[in-house]
Amino acid sequence: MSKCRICGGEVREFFDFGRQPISDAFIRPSAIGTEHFYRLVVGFCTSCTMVQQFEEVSRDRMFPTDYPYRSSGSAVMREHFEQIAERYLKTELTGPDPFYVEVGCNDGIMLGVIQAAGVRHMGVDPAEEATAVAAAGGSRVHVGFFEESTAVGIRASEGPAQLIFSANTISHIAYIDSVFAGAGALLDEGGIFVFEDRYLGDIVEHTYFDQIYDEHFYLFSVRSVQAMAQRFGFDLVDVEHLPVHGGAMRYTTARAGERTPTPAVTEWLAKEREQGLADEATYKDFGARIEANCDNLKSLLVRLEAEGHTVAGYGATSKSATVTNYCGIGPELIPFVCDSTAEKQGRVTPGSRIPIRPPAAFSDPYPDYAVLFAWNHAEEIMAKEREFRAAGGKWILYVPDVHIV
Ligand code: DWN
Ligand code: SAH
Ligand code: ZN
Repeated sequence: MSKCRICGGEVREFFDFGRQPISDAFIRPSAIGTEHFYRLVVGFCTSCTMVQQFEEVSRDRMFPTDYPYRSSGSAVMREHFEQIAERYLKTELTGPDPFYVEVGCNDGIMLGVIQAAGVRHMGVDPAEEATAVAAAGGSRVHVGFFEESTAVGIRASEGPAQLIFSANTISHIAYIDSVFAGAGALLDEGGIFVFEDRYLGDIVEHTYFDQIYDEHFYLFSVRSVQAMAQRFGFDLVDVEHLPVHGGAMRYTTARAGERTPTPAVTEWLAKEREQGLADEATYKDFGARIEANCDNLKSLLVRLEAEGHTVAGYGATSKSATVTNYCGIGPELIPFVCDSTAEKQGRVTPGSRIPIRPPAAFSDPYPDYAVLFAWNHAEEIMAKEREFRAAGGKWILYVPDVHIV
């Protein structure tokens, strides 16, 4: 049992992934053996229903200045952020001198659209090398962690913000009380704090178990976000389900009483009751499916190796750390994984130590099978690598279950 970070209630364990590494710590081969490990146990709060981890990994370990993830690595995500930026430019950033703040701006694929429209803005992210790309594109960034003190400083120097936006970041922040206190200090009257993160309903329904890793301290649902917002003086006023990253939810919050919740909030609360997202039995069933997927993936790879087939991985994702380390999959079963991120190439995956090679290695020569660790980009990747299947290659996916396409 653990105490809920949001409401202090009882958090009941539903899965233990054991000893896990820092998921984005893609190290040089010479650094093998220096990795940091922690115990990845996840549970749900019996009071506010927030799904959360039992152990908080230090933010400095997870998000160092050379944090390797780059948002711009996916054309689909670039398009996704351009669309939402255009919407806010027409709806929320329309006043005489609007000010936009983005938490977790990374390499600035969203920030750059706001900047190009001539709107005052500030990106906040501790990943200095990623933010340097945003700054090189002309965006203003603050290198550091968004929390109450940061927000107070930005308000003092820049004035109030009409929109604070964050994608795939707020669920990464265990000290979320300080984030909401910061939003309260920084937002203009009537302003909104919007964040989108992978959605618990999709993770449970489609067994996206690898979305559980160190950075994803929380797995949000509409009900748990509504409870969290209210606890911190905000209202959840709109929710929007998104197709990206296997299924995500965009949560719009405003200071309590400043905006009227849309019907979408009550509709999704009803859907979650239907799905049983607050029931222990749902998580027991989820855990059983995780075990089955991992057993089936491991035995498939062992069989393919024994039969002399060649296998490669595709996409050195953070989420692959959970899969490879929990299933005990290393270079003996997947000799290499290819990835388009220059900062990851030449390194090895955390804990499982699978060498990472550039995309060109994938077709030199094609393997018989490829495990798609970046399954959330399947459409984009399978289109890019259509020659692979034309040459007789087969993709192995492990969500929603282990299957070959
Ligand atoms: O939540 C998070 C998301 C936004 O990004 C963070 N906690 C960390 C990170 O998670 P991830 O690494 O699982 O994200 P992706 O977007 O699934 O990673 C895709 C990986 O695959 C990247 O390393 C880039 C690579 N890739 C590739 O090699 N060829 C991606 C595409 C689209 C490709 O065509
Ligand atoms: N928003 C981008 C990047 C998500 S990866 C996208 O959706 O693709 C998560 C990002 O959050 C990383 O760049 C990490 O450095 C950043 N981050 C983590 N904690 C943060 C905090 N407290 N404040 C600002 N950024 C943070
Ligand atoms: Zn709680």
